[in-house]
Amino acid sequence: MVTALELYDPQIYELIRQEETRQSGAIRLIPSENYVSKAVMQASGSCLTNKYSEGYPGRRYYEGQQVTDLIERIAQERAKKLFKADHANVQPYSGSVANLAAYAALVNPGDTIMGMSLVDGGHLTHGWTVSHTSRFYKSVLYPVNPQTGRLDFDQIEALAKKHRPKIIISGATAYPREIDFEIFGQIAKAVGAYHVSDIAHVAGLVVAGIHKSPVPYADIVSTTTHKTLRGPRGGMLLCKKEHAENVDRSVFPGLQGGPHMHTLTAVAVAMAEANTPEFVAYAKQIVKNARALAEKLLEYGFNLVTGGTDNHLLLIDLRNKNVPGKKLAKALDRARIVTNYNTIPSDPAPPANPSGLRIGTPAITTRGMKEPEVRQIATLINRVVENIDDESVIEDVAKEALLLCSQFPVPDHFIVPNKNASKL
Ligand code: DSN
Repeated sequence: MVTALELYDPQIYELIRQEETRQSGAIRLIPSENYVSKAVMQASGSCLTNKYSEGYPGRRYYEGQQVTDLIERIAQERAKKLFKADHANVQPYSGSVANLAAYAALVNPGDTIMGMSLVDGGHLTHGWTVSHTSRFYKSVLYPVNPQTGRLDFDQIEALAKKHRPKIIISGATAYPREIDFEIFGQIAKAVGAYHVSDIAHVAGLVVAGIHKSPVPYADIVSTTTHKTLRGPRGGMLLCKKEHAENVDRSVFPGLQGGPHMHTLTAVAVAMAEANTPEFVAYAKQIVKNARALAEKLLEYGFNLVTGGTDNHLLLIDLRNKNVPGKKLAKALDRARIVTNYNTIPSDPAPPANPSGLRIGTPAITTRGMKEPEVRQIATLINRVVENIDDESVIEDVAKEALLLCSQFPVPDHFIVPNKNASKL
């Protein structure tokens, strides 16, 4: 069938087709990426993209909200139920905006916030130097323990007592272990700080009950809606009742204009999917796959930050392999294995050419790959590392990777249609 896009803009149509081919013909190991279901994709590409809905259900600044009000209410209710939260704001455009909205809901510009250092596994918006969050707020950064690669709560507490931040941020983007959100909550309480928890990476593991939820221990929980949660690219805030009004005002009109209703609609669909036993099984398999990948890489003599993983990602310290992260990531990409180069804690090399590689299992798990395939992937990675300058080996690995991809096609419908979705 010839589509409207193909007819009107063959150039862009062709590029989308190429990207589809790339995504299905590569082993995608970037831990923040995934494949959404056809249902999510359909909602995301729907007529909701045509609608402006500034405001909130029942109190908008534009008319014609008969349907959008219903959709946003469904999304709010699904989010509250899924995360067991008092209040949900489903409008943030992304995790970065959601984080800024959370800070602005709680404290004033110039106040001190304290988050995990980017080079140790935090996020730009946790107060990293080049992020505006470090201009709008005084920023204190906590590292991980350089020996263990793990969070050091004694040090975090000492820093909190010294700097008395108004907000302490828990959560990470390149930390392979479960985070104890309860301790973060206790430290924040002890110094009179708010606790904002950013679970963008592990939200899917949290809703599946694999990692402990920060919702009881945080004033505001921020998340993206893609990554392990497997929705469209968006953001969300969950909070206690007492912060609900401030959070809503902070998102709109504080930071954003009209919500992206097509994304919000697709987020609603993704949350229905996440509230199923199939999703729980999927999330468990993500972690099993990450552990199997870690074990096999350790057998090949790779050094893993913290020695392994509790979640969906691994951080490889490549120094003993004498291959820089960027060079390896590029060679792997040619071998149809897509990763990202990353700093390791206390990295002696600069972030633009760091000593680490970050890999994760959400996307390959969606394709149905399990432990045997994951071990095969570890072997392919090792072959590339050992033959980093030999393009013929890299070509052979690419062929094997493509074969593996063809055995695990991107599924059309990986969640059984949920007849009860409207009641969720
Ligand atoms: N950029 C995301 C990641 O890849 O982890 C975090 O926002």
